[in-house]
Amino acid sequence: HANCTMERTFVAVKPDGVQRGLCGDIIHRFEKRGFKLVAAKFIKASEDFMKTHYLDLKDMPFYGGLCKYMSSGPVFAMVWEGENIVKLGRMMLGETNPADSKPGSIRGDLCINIGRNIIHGSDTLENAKREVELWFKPEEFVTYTSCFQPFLYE
Ligand code: DAT
Ligand code: MG
Repeated sequence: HANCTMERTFVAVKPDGVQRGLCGDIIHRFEKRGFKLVAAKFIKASEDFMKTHYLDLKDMPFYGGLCKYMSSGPVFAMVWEGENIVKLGRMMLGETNPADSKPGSIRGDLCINIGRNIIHGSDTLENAKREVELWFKPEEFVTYTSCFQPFLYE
């Protein structure tokens, strides 16, 4: 099938999500939706690395604390692939503030506070490309055929 809207997005379970044992739940949601995992690693990022990741937010008052927190413990970093996944992934996450996130979304189901919102997901196709390239080297991607593909896409 010619799928011109096939996209990749960067998703990471943050240190709070890892500590709370929520990696499995989060991975399960993306799997069940039908998305395809194409890269993953469990790592503790440095504060400088997180400052680069969140460079867009450098003028925000919470930038320093956010980067410190994100480098305080391991994160589970992933690249997921699927049709329209950047938009759909953000909908699965919920709003940035868990208090505004609907039940059924990851943040709406699993967390309470904006500074401990357990998961990151790229917000635009452009940022997805930048984040995927920042976190993963080309050789870290696994090429394989998902047996679900013909049943997920027309
Ligand atoms: P998102 O993670 O939904 O893309 P963002 O990119 O605007 O949100 O901000 C990155 C993270 O920074 C967010 O997940 C949690 C934290 N954050 C955002 N706004 C905040 C605020 N007002 N106070 C504290 N932390 C905040
Ligand atoms: Mg963001």
